[in-house]
Amino acid sequence: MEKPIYITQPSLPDLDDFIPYLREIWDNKILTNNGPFHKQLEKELADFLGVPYISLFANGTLALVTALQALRITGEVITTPYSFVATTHSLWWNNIKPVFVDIEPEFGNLDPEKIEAAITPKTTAIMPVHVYGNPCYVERIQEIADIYGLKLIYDAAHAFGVKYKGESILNYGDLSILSFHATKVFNTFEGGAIISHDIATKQRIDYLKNFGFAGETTVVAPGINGKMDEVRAAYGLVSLNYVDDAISKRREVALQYREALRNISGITVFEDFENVKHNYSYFPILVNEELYGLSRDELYEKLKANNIFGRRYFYPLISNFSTYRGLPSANKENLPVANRIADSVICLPIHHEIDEEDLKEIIKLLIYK
Ligand code: T4K
Repeated sequence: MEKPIYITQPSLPDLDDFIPYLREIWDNKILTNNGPFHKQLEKELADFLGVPYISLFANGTLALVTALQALRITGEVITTPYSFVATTHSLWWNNIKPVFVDIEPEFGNLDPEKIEAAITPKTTAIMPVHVYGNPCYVERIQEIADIYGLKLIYDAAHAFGVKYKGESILNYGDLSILSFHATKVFNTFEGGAIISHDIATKQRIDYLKNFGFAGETTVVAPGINGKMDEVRAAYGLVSLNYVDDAISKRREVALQYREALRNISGITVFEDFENVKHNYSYFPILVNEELYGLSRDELYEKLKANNIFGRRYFYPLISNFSTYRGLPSANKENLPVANRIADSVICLPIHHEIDEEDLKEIIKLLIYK
């Protein structure tokens, strides 16, 4: 390919649509601290996503760190090693010990059947990830959380707009966090959010993201500066108009990939799940070297040599990074499924700008070895 094809491209709104918002910011001189566009985006996103309360953040990582603070999580938290490092880093920043539990092979999410064995008297919460926007086994995980009196925080960074049984996946658990990073289905350049279910919790989150201020002279906790500014909130308002279209274009790409790759020996594709409205934020495939004839890394390099930039999300596993590999739960024998998937996964480019020609080229490279 002459032009590079990246794993993703941000869906940018028409610049002319954005300029009037910038004028308004220039006129009213409110640049940040819960300004009018910030308030409006919180309201519009809550309506769009079908969730009760949303608190905007400067990025998804600060949202994760603050979610743990908001619920006063301490001790040990059960989590998945198969995610972006920010998931586990948010525990580290809160001085919480991550306890890795293996994933299930079907969707790549925390395996509910392995959670109970990892619970100790120090466990206070479970932090699963809806990886690639694939919903976790939410009912089963909630059941376990209830039995053991644990909090449940979902890292839903990939799950913007995903529905399960007709309802937003973000309504499960005590809190869910979103990322609005440039590489996400809905972006505000950088950005993130916490979804909460009652006004008191939203209030606490909003204090925490503003240094802990609850009024001009009262500080209720050692909060952080996690606020989203007005330019990005305004940009979010404009981009929201484009997100449905971007998701339906991604869906078309996913359907064509599946059609072409489903029957290639040694390639596994993930299908749509029953009862789920997907957002097609990623298109992972698994490569079985013996059957396919190329290793995952050989395929990755071959695509790269042709200007096609897939990504090995999520390799290496978080539990194999130096910061975490000393933990007892990081032992490879404890995480066989996650290690196997991390060693065989490659995410193919998927975004709204991929056209027929791009697809043909990528598929041709995958079919003819
Ligand atoms: N939890 C989970 C499960 C997450 O996946 C993430 C973030 C978080 C929490 C934390 O949320 P944030 O704090 O980030 O809001 C990217 C993103 O930086 C990261 O947000 C994301 N997950 C992760 C999965 O991917 P990289 O290092 O792989 O991205 P990068 O810069 O290599 O970009 C990939 C491709 O996207 C580029 O080759 C081209 C394209 N691109 C990228 C950027 C940044 C653009 O076209 N424009 C752009 O501005 O981490």
